Amino acid sequence: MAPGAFDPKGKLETAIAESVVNFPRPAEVDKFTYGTAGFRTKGDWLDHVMFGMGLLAGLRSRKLKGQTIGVMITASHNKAEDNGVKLVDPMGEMLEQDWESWATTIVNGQNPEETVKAYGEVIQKYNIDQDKPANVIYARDTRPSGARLVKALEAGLKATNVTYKDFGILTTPQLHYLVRATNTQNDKNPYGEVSEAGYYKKIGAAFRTAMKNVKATSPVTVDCANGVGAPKLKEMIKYLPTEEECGLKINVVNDRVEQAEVLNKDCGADYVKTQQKVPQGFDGKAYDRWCSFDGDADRIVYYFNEEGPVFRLLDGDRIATLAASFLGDLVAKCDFSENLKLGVVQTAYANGASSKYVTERLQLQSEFTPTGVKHLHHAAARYDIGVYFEANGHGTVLFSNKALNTIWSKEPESPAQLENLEVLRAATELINQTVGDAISDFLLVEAILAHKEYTVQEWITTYTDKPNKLAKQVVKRRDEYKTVPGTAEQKLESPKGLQEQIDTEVAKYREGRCFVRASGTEDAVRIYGEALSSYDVDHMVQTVADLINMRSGSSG
Ligand code: G16
Repeated sequence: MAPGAFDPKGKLETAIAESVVNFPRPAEVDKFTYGTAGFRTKGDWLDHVMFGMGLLAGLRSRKLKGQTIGVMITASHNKAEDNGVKLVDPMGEMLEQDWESWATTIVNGQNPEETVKAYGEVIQKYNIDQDKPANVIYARDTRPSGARLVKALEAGLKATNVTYKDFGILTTPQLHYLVRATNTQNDKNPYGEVSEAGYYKKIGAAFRTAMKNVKATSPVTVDCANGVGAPKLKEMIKYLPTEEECGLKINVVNDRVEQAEVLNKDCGADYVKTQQKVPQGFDGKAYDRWCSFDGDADRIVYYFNEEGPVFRLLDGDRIATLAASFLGDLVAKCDFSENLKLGVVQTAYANGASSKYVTERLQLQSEFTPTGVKHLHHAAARYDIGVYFEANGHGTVLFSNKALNTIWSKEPESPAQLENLEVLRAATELINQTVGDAISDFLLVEAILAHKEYTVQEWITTYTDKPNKLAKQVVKRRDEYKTVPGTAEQKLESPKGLQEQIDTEVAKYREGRCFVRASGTEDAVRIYGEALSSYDVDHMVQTVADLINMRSGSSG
């Protein structure tokens, strides 16, 4: 068929109509929406969505001349019975924003005719030739519903004649890695080998180089949220230098992947960050170094207890500042400062003290975007070296082509410069540039701590966090909470009048800052507050929660 041509009774269209009846829309859901992290809801309700994502992934590949598109089945930090799906674009980045609304359209057909109609609209809109090849790869995390949902996805792919490959159980960032590796196989500089082992080899070798001249302080303990990060980190460890070689001993805890019900339960990065406390299974002594991954291993936060015990968190802001200061130093030592522009991208959830540290102490550019990795990723891509992290521990570092060329083609001028150059080069390989990656970020942090000879106490004293709190309020209709564009989600335009009430409340506190936004991944709104004292923060956030409660008849 010609590009853009679509026949509702054509071969593929008929196959779609015949197959989608096996995956009917669940009566429980009014409308599915492709949000911050794709579709996310109860795993039992997602078969129809998976089928639609099979259709859309194939169309996206056909549109992009057969480049491979990724499909990741995961609900990340959500509870075990939830699941979700997101599409990955050819360079391992999130699905192009324009296509998100088509994802929403294609899964919301009320009957087979409407599904076929939506499919046809995408073909016409993007002038897609259905006879062209389409390639899709996919993986899932450890949730029990994943295996069933894969079948629905495959049905969508089969109906539309897409070539596909199942990579089984992986972390989300591993799938992103594989997508980019696949699409760059024939390039001068392929991203890596197209296999799970290729991921470990690339990162393991880079870590070995980064640690060549330094020794880590041992041990570090990793809480894997009882998710896919546990088996994958254990596999990664096989590719790392031994404790004798680099000083690092890695303990893996919360690794019960066979017990579905404990996934993310009282553990993992989201729990530690939002509850501001150690996870279940914590048995660290004062100042022991711990970190937590989330359920699909794309986020990481560090923490420790001071005597008391007093809990101290080293979240995404801390990782961003640590990485920016380390990379900034290396760039200077390699004489690249004139040439390479380094910037830090955060969201409004970043602690005010961290942003001040970036601009005033590190003297780097800093900017803010709305929540969602895709926003931060795009902003970071405008720098030669763009460090981006959400406070919740989701982030990475991007190196532009110019930066990579500069770094890899430089002739060192002294043995000391060679050493720094080798570490900087290793960093470009160690960091998973496709998306935030808990395993890769973990090894980056460990390498930096070893180079800076920092204990967790030294790391945390680089600046003092403003007292802060991130709370969650379950509401009946989170879609009623809309923010004013261009305010990095810090001002509500609806429900009407709520922002004025919040402003009046916040004005009562010294250096108070507080904002409310609807979560894109849970049926709740998030409330973030910051002020000069912890008492003020608690009071301010609670009062704002009460305001929401009174207005919207929240359920808890
Ligand atoms: C996803 C997104 C993140 C976002 C987080 C929470 O993470 O990828 O960018 O910060 O959800 O989003 P929200 O506040 O809208 O619920 P993950 O790790 O759950 O995929």
